[in-house]
Amino acid sequence: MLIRIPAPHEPVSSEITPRAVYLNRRTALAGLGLAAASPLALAQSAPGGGKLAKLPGARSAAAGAVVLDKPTSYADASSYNNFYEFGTDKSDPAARAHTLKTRPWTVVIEGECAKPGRYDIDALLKLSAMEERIYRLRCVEGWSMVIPWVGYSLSELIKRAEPTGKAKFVEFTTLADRAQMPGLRSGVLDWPYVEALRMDEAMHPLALLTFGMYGEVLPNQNGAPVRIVLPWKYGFKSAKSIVKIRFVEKQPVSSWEQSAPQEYGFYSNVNPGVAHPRWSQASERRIGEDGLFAKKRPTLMFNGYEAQVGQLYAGMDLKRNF
Ligand SMILES: Nc1nc2c(c(=O)[nH]1)N[C@H]1C(S)=C(S)[C@@H](COP(=O)(O)O)O[C@H]1N2
Ligand SMILES: [Mo]
Repeated sequence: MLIRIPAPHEPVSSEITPRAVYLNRRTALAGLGLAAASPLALAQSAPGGGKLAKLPGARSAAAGAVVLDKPTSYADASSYNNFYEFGTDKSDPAARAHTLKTRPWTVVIEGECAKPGRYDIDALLKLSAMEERIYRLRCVEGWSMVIPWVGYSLSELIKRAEPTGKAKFVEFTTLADRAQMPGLRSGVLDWPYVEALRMDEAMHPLALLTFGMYGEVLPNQNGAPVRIVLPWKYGFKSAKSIVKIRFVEKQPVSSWEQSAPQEYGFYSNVNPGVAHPRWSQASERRIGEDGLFAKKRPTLMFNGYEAQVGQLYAGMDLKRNF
């Protein structure tokens, strides 16, 4: 398959602020005596639930870090979840994840690196400055959301571990504790939940080590106390409640690949041109827009992040490497 790889600086259409909107903002800002530093500075913030600890982040300046789509409501983002460790219904994680204990929490760094170690979650929180990123999240099942995450680039942590020349992949392991996670009694997946990235994917500035959303710490059902978020990949690559990060030479087998290799590949980049064997991936339903007359949205190549991540896959056959 031929895909068009734009130059890295070329913005995707969804990120171009219409000129009229931009000019209106400038006028409004001028009236307030404020500088119009960036049209993104005014991108909509969305309120959290108000019950969890605040975790603010400065609006990220990374290319593609803030989409202008209207954020999904906090109520939807925290009640319609996939977190199979708590059950397979969308409502299970919100109903059952209160049993997850997020303190004390340790993240182990190991494998091919000069500085392996263990980070207490509260030390990990302070490792780098918190940023707010408004990302689209596209689930392989055909729905999507827009979520203001809070965290910092995964690359900040990886750099500190000093991976060796043998480190070609990074593997993420999620907590698997039967006492806290009732879903582990089911055999839907081989526990623990494992995901992995190629090193250059993990080092991409958009790969976010995530601690919060909507200006607050993550609700348990969204992967507290720490998860990754990879906006250009199907949602299942964004492993929740991570306890181990391991640098390895050989390409790991992720839990979903293991369970159904013909359906879930290692890369799992959002790709409207490659159907899942059982359904099309050409369009999606945006959660919160599901009224009777709501139109489905076309799914974008790399979930709309092609300008930022396309180069990572230049020359690869994305039908074979799905
Ligand atoms: N540990 C773990 N991480 C997981 C999952 C899971 O079942 N277990 N589900 C994935 C899937 S399929 C999606 S779509 C996203 C959903 O994240 P959200 O509930 O925060 O929107 O989490 C991903 N991370
Ligand atoms: Mo998903």
